[in-house]
Amino acid sequence: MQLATLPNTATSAEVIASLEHSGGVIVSNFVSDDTLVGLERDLRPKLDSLAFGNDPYFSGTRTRRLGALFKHTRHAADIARQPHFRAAAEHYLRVEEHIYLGEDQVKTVPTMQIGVTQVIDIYPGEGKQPLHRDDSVWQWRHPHGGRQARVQVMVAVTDFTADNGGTLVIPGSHLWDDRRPPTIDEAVPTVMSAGSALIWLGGTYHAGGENRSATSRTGITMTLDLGYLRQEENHYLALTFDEVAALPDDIRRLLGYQACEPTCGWIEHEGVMRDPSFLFEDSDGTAEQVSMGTRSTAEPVA
Ligand SMILES: O=C(O)CCC(=O)C(=O)O
Ligand SMILES: [Fe+2]
Repeated sequence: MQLATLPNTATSAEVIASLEHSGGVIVSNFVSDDTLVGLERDLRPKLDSLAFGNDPYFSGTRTRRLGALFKHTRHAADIARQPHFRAAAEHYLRVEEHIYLGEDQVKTVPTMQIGVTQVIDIYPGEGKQPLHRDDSVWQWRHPHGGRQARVQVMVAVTDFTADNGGTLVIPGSHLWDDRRPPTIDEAVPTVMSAGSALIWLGGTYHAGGENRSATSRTGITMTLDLGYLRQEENHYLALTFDEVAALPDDIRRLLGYQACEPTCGWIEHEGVMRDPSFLFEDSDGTAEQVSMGTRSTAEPVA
């Protein structure tokens, strides 16, 4: 099985159908040329100032990794807002569940939030990572009722090839249980040009590939995760409060400054458990009270 490549004119339904089938899909021209140039310009100097990692087992010793991308570039928002990524994340994460409050059965729909933001720059001489599922950060089990915890992108800043470390993916592995080990024979490299992106699921086995070429392979990864799980990257500590306050409202919420239904992530204010969005001066002041029973979608199941 190979990964499909869809044009950026594909519908969200086509992207989701590909993810359902293979657990990963490439979208060509995922970001605009302006975004690609802006990302490169804003991130490259900082990235190049970093030392290589020092983790021979997983994150590499010939790889540079830069996080907290919303601190460094406004273009990170273009990735978080990209329509195919958002639609896929909405589909897999914003799944309605029903809970009892006494004898009333109410529905809840979780928010989603940004987990990891990272530039991954794999240099010649780096070996391949072990194949893994990124939802292992939460000990996620499979098939977990078919539920996914994460939808992820890898945006190609340089071209991705079979030789330069283009992300290895095992198509179809999002459907595997936890007893089946991933083997390299089943993995295919992500081949795509700069500006395109791989979208894949938290349950899909993948790995950074070996770089046998003469130049580095630069990718930007970002995840949208279930809003009630702990974020893998700690944005509350990586960005100062003032840096967060300067971001657009939708991005602040995605970075975790928003409660998730039914009651995860509130902050007490004058005796009331509130959604944290009221903390920002430009908020409209209507930050909801967080309650098992009064959230907007927490209504009786018909
Ligand atoms: O760099 C890549 O292509 C994938 C990296 C990855 O999967 C990871 O670090 O978890
Ligand atoms: Fe990974």
